[in-house]
Amino acid sequence: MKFINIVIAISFLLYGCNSSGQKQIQPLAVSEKATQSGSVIDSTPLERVKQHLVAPPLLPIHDQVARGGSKIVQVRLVAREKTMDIGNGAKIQAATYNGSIPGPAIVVHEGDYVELTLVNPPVNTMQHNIDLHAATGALGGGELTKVSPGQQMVLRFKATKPGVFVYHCATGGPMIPYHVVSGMNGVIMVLPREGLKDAQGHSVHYDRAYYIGEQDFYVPKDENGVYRRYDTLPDALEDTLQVMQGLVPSHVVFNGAVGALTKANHLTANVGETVLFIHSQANRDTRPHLIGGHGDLVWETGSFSDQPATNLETWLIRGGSAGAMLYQFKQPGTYVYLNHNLIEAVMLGAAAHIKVDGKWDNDLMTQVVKPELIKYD
Ligand SMILES: [Cu+2]
Repeated sequence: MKFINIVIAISFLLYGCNSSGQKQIQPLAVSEKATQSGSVIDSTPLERVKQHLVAPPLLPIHDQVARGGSKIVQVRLVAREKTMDIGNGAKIQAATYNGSIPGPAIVVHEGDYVELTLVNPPVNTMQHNIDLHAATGALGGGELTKVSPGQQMVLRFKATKPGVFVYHCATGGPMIPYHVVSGMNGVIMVLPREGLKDAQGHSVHYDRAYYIGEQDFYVPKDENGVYRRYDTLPDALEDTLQVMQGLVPSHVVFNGAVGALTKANHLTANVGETVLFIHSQANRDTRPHLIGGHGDLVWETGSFSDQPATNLETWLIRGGSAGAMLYQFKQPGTYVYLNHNLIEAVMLGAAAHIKVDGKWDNDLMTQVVKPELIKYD
């Protein structure tokens, strides 16, 4: 009898229900046993680790090959509504996760559990949530994560599919695209436990990884062609929805602003290094290209269960997805990584610079004769 009571008590702890009957806490693959003496033994608890999220283009510190068994990876995302300068004379009322566009990359391994705390501070004006394309059920978590200003919640989901996946806000109706094109999207990378593999199935290791989040903005203009400014996210809603319906973005940028990753803000690498580029676009198709290099290995659809394509010139990231590309730099110099819709890259902002140090290889490229006057015979 005593044993049954303990089982009921444990069940309540594991499956506590909220008012709608939705299970708040899911059972984990941990062994929690009631003994005849009445004590509860947690014999094989999953290790809990806190992941310190960082602003893109950087990724959090992570292992490429998983160490040990599945873990519970705890992350914290805070919805931040803030004014952001997105370049070309426009300042918007952005909606963000943790204050950056895109939101931070989360990195776990297949079989890990992500335990995500979503916070909506009281200073905010709108409800927010998160739909994680890596998660299974309840609209990717969107149904369970709606938080009004002043609230927070915790969602736990199992990362069952290896790959790179978009996450984004999706509270309902026009708020879904509005929050996404106001900046509320990011990426999660679910690595295979044994790490990445090339097309032949050999393990590959990257020396650096960068996260590039491509973002389309739809900023209204006044009658003089000057970008309008608004005090709050709700203030900008009506005018912005009108521009959005035209499907012509005012900005297409990498990492939140024109020039966020160019010139002094360039990325870096060295000759011989292998670099992983994660590229997400939550709303719109894009076609990344590395000028002067190639996509050695490209997981175009983002799935690490599929063999990577090799030696691509340009690849497609479908709107609402993320992809990954791995390249070993072979020459020094400045590379341009861009959306090869060159109008969007050059005129709207979708470009990044990578400054690569090292020794030039004349065999790969040589300027045989410098520009000079034409010689006529
Ligand atoms: Cu939102």
